[in-house]
Amino acid sequence: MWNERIEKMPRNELKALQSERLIAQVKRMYENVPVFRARMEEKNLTPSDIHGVEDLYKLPFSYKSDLRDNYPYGLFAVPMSDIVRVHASSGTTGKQIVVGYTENDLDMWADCVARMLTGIGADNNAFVQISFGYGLFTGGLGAHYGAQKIGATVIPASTGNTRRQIQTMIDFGTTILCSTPSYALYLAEEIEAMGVKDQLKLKAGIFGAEPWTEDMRKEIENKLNIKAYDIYGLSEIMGPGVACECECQSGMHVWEDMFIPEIIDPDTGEVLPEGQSGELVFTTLTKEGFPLIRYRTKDICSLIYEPCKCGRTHIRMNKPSGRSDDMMIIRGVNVFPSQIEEVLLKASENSITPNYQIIVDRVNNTDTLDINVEMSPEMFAEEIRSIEKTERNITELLRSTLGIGAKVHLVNPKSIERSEGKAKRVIDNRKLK
Ligand code: DLL
Repeated sequence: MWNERIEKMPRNELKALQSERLIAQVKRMYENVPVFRARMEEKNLTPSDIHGVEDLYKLPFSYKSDLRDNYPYGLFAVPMSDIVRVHASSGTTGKQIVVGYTENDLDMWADCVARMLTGIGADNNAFVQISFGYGLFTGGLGAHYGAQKIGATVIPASTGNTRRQIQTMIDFGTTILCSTPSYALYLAEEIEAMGVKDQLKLKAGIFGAEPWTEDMRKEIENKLNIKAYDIYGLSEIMGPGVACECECQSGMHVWEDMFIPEIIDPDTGEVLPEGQSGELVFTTLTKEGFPLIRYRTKDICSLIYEPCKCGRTHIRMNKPSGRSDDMMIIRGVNVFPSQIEEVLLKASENSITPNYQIIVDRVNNTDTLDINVEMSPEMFAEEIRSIEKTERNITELLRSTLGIGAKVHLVNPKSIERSEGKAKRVIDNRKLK
């Protein structure tokens, strides 16, 4: 175990540690984050009203919109001179949100990932291939520093160039793969096509950043002949490693010395009884650069309070079953219908109308994105070649905006069903059990 004292800390001690850290964090935020202070004042609260975790429910929620409204650095709790790294993620309007880390924050983050890696049996003999994207996305660098911390040999492959990824795995002797589960399946298909499965040394995979099912786990495990583990996280709270599976593969331990999870009713905001499914909310306890209190993740899941067979005392979260907002995660990339709409509107040039439908599916375990958009009557009168050209132009524009490929189909005028209420723009055929 990476940090046995913490990972196996008795629950009463863990609670005392959380209380102590919560009190300190509320005070620090009250003094340094004007938005938080104002929210506290609205509720007639001061830091002296918070005596421990039992008072958590009194504190105000925070939302993704807070990050957008205070973009880029308005919620940071330390001077920028103490921030040593920023990461970013896309938001509902397509505008990105920014998060910042101090040196200590990065150290804590690496610690979370190190706990996971050692929890699944990795040590300094491991060869960890990081096939999450590097860059503003937290996946690549987040996993990277955790693997480095345990002394493993890090292979910073990032995403893309699939055949070369596979050659790298063979030549460098990769034993642990980190990627999105859908990319793992794509890699598995290519490995099969190349006929090189017996040349791999892979033992385990760490997969996350998008929802995936138990069936998908079985499929990855069979195809790659490995153990597949789930890792959860979000940029706002830290990145990958907020919660991680251990060797038992039965829920992800939330590192409670650093984060307090709550499950609330997304409509009323009430904390739900233990074990019930609802919206996951996080409070950070140790983060300096960008701390958050009661952050509404919009992820829907439940918490497991029974002790885990591995001996870790930190509670576990079940796989999130979906999100309470409309964000779609397609091949690991966050996509909002509003972003697609924006592109369509920008691309229109009188050739298409704003009537469209987004169809998401999963074919051979890979997400597909099809967009049907009605052509204008003028376009309908054009030759097929010019229709195809418009389709290609929009596809290109979508790729550069969303970062993933989509199939655009110009369909006949008035062929998409109209609605009198809210239009159903998205048809998501992926069945997540
Ligand atoms: O996806 C961080 C991450 C990177 C996690 C690599 C795991 C591995 P964001 O881009 O901010 O951060 O997206 C966060 O992705 O609120 C969930 O909806 C979803 N998500 C992340 N991990 C999982 C998972 C990264 N294991 C959003 N299962 C979160 C289901 C997940 N959904």
